[in-house]
Amino acid sequence: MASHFQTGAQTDGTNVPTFKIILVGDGGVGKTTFVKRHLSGEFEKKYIATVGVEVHPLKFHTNRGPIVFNVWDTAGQEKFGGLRDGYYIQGQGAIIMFDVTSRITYKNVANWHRDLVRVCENIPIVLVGNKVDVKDRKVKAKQITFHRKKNLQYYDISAKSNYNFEKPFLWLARKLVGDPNLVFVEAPALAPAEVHIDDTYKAQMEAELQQAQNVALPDEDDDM
Ligand SMILES: Nc1nc2c(ncn2[C@@H]2O[C@H](COP(=O)(O)OP(=O)(O)O)[C@@H](O)[C@H]2O)c(=O)[nH]1
Ligand SMILES: [Mg+2]
Repeated sequence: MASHFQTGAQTDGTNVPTFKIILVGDGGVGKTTFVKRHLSGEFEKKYIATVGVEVHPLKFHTNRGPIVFNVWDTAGQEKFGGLRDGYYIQGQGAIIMFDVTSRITYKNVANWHRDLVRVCENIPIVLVGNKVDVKDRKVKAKQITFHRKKNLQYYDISAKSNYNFEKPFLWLARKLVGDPNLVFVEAPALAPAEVHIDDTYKAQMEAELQQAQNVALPDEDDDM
């Protein structure tokens, strides 16, 4: 995929590999909250009025140098149905988000995925379940199977606590650069956590997720 690099001119004259990342999911799942956690991206965001999109340039430092993800976030149009093709066109990676406290948002993941792959046929996609800080979780680890059927990566996240903020980006960086051993060498500056998840609860969630991956998938798609 390295030949598909777009590069952004930097003030020091060098070029940094830059990728368009599409962020989708139902209204209210936490997309805007998530993308705003990255402070320099929030500071440098640009609004594209023609498509009604805010583009956040999220910079990460890897062992192969810096990388920028231009993350596209809607201005709320998803609440009124699907998004225009212009939102998806030339997307190089994607994050599909649902809210673990709302079953309908997980059910709709299939629709977001369908709309996305209709335009972007073969791009790396991460599925994230947000708001895992909420203890009364409605979509449990073992119910999250969509990613296994479609070969996506899945992470539990909590935008408000910064839990796993970097995970989707690290996975996308490895896919887009084509280096499974790529690592981030420096943590990006994030907005301070608004909620805290205790370590015991984190360990419990991680164990449940691990366990769920080992369960055989049902033949029927009736869980979607
Ligand atoms: N508990 C909790 N609430 C969240 C989290 N992320 C977002 N929210 C809340 O969910 C609501 C919708 O968030 P927003 O970012 O506007 O969602 P969007 O419509 O997908 O952009 C807001 O009230 C947020 O404060 C999270 O990680 N945990
Ligand atoms: Mg939003």
